[in-house]
Amino acid sequence: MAGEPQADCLFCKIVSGEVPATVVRETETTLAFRDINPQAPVHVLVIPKVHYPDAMSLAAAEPQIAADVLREAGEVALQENGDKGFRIVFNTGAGAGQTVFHTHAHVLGGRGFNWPPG
Ligand code: DGP
Repeated sequence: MAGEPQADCLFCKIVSGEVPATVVRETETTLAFRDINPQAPVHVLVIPKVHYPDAMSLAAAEPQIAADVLREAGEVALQENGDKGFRIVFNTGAGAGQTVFHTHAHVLGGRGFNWPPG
């Protein structure tokens, strides 16, 4: 069923505790943990606890939880990097570099960023 945990999903296993992660924030609907391969001094992933493969499918099915993910991304940035600015990235689809198909916001900070992005 839509939103239910998927047996083969790495991030569902992090939500259940089957796979360990360094959690920095948790709410009823979201979990934020450090990326295993950080691309910046601050690199935290914010995920919904429910399983949807990408941000668009989450927003269509559970708009309130999509908003929770965005709000938590901002809270993580504030907690980790103060008011110095941050970047939120949702890689969406394999062609854009998505490798884990459970919605996640990359929250990046602590260094400068190029525009356009690579
Ligand atoms: P993406 O390429 O946008 O799907 O990002 C997936 C991110 O997930 C990538 O930056 C690395 C991170 N990642 C992959 N496996 C693990 C893991 O087991 N633990 C943690 N904390 N992060 C992981």
